[in-house]
Amino acid sequence: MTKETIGYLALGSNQGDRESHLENAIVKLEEETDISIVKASSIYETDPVGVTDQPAFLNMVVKFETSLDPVKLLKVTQKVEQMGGRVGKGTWGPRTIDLDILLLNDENIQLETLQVPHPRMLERGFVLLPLKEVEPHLRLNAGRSIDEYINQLTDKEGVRKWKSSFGGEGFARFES
Ligand code: PH2
Ligand code: MG
Ligand code: MG
Repeated sequence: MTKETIGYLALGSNQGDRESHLENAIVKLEEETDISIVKASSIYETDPVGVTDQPAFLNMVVKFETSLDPVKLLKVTQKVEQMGGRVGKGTWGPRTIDLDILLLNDENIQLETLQVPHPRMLERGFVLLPLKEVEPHLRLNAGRSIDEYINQLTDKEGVRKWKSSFGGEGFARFES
């Protein structure tokens, strides 16, 4: 099947075995026949944004291809969050695994349940720095480069590269 939509997904965890939660989510996404992971960023350890009185997050971004429409894709990400034992304490609180759809081609989606581009992604170092790693020449919003947005960030020092990739295997596992 052709997977004509290219998208980017942000992953985050700040509870329990954070790295395993990220890795398990990627494995589950790869198991979906309608989704292929193309590339994964390094893992970053990041100071919590919003509610700051909570543990540090591990965050990363993956690039994927899919044949699913946006709402079906959202359902899959929610299913993967639930399989990852997601326990949410509200929107901003600690979570075992959070999957946020960032971009889907150049679609603009404004549903109650799904907004694409992700409405807060441009202000978040924990999203933009890993996103730049998987797509260094990405253009956002009226064609502005991702670097322009990164230069404006005030929380860059709160985003530290933590591990280059899962188990030192690089992206090889996604390249078949
Ligand atoms: N997610 C949030 C709120 N704050 N902070 C960091 N560093 N990383 C996150 O993934 C994150 C956050 C809500 O989803
Ligand atoms: Mg989130
Ligand atoms: Mg979320």
